[in-house]
Amino acid sequence: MNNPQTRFPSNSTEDPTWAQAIKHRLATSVIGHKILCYTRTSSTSDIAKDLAGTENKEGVVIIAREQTQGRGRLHGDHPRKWYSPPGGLYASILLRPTISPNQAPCLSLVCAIAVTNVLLKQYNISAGIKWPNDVLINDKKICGVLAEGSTRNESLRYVIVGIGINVNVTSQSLRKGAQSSGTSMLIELGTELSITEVICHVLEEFEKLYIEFIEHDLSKLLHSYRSLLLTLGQWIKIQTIDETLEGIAQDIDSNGSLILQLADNSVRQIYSGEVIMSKRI
Ligand code: BT5
Repeated sequence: MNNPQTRFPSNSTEDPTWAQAIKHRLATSVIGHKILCYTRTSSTSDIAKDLAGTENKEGVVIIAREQTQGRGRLHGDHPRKWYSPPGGLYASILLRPTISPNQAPCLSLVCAIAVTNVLLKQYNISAGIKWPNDVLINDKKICGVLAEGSTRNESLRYVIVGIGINVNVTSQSLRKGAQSSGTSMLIELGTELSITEVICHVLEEFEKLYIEFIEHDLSKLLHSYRSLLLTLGQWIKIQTIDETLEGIAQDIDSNGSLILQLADNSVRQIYSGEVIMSKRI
C-alpha cells in the first residue's frame, strides 16, 4: 500500500467537483474511467506513477490547474522544466498497453497527433508537430508530451503519458516563466476557453487513436503523423544524446524514428533527439 503522504503530496489540493464535471461531460470508455483533479500539485505524472502501484486498470487520469514541478524530457541526467502556471492544462494518463518496451515512446507520438487534431478540428488553430512530439503554432510551442514507461523482467508494466497544453496562459505569464518562445490557445484565439472542454476533447481523441495503436501499432497512424509533421523534406539540425547531425528529414519509420539523410547521402535512423533548426530546401 502506498504511503498516503506520497500519494497525495502535501502541496496538493484536490478538486473533486472539477473531476465530476469532467466525468459528466466525457464520452470515453476506458480513458478517464477514473479522474483525479487538483487545483495545484507538484507533477501529475508523479501522482500517476504513485497510483500505478495500486490501480490495475488502465485509463486513470490525473489533472491539475497548476504544477509546481512540471517536467519535460530528460536532458542528460536532468529533466527539463515544464512551466506550469494557472491557465494551463496539465494531465497524465496511466496506460497498461500490451506492447514491447521499445514501442512505448510511440505513445507520445499518438498523443501529439491527438492534441494537434483537437487544435485543428475543434478550435481551428493551425498547429503542427515538430518531431517527435512538440505541438507548435508558427514555430511556437503550445503543447509538450512526455511518455514515461516502467518495465519489469523486460516487459512493460505501465506507461504514463503526460500532456501540458498552454490553454489560457497569457503572454505576460509566458514571459515571466522565460517561455516567450511559447504560445497558448488564448494568445492564438484572443479568447479564454473552457479547460474542461479542452481536456474532454483531448481524452476522447486520444482514446480513439490509442485503440488504433494497440490494434495495429503505429502503421495506421503514420499517415496522419506524417501529414502533421512540420519538418518532413526539410534540412534539419538535430541534437541527439551524443552528437549533432544535419541532413534532410526524409521519413518516419514504424517505430516513430526519424530517417535522416546526411550530406554524404548516407541514411541514419534517429530514435530520440531534439530538432534545433530546420529550413526549407
Ligand atoms: C516536453 O518536454 O515538452 C514535455 C512536457 C510535458 C509536460 C506535462 S504536464 C503534465 C505532466 N506532468 C509533468 O510534470 N510533465 C507532464 P521537452 O520536449 O523536454 O520540452 C521542454 C522544453 O519546453 C523546456 O526546456 C522549454 O524550452 C519548453 N517549455 C517549458 N515550459 C513551456 C511552456 N509552458 N510552454 C512552451 N514551452 C515550454
